[in-house]
Amino acid sequence: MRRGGMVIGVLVGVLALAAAGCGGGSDDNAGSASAATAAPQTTSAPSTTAAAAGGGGGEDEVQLVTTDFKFDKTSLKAKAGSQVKVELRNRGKAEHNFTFAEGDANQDVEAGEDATVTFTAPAAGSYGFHCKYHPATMKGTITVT
Ligand SMILES: [Cu+2]
Repeated sequence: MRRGGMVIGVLVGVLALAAAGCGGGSDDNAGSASAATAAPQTTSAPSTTAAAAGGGGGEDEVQLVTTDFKFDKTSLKAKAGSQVKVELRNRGKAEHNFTFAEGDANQDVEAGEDATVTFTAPAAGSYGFHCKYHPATMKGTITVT
């Protein structure tokens, strides 16, 4: 009887350790995954997620249309610290992408489809964004003030 109790106790301890290890390591992945799957299209109140994110200077939305092989806008503006939601519309026949390294954004958008990605604008300055598949022709500038 006593032996059985001890074995269970050890097992519980091991499980607790495993769970703690998992939680610590995967924070980054969880963050980007939830950003990528954030509700597309709907403009209905994103209050729950916005509250969780907190801080910052509000949220801006920008629509960015991709064709083969360019963005419809090559200069975007943002306020430092604000949440910027980029609605990608791929009207081309190739898969495109929006990469903004300083904002940790890297979002693919399949041909003919839409995708949404949100990033936090960094400190004031001028930064580049691009499509990682066609960086030579598909690129632009984000001016943060
Ligand atoms: Cu592209």
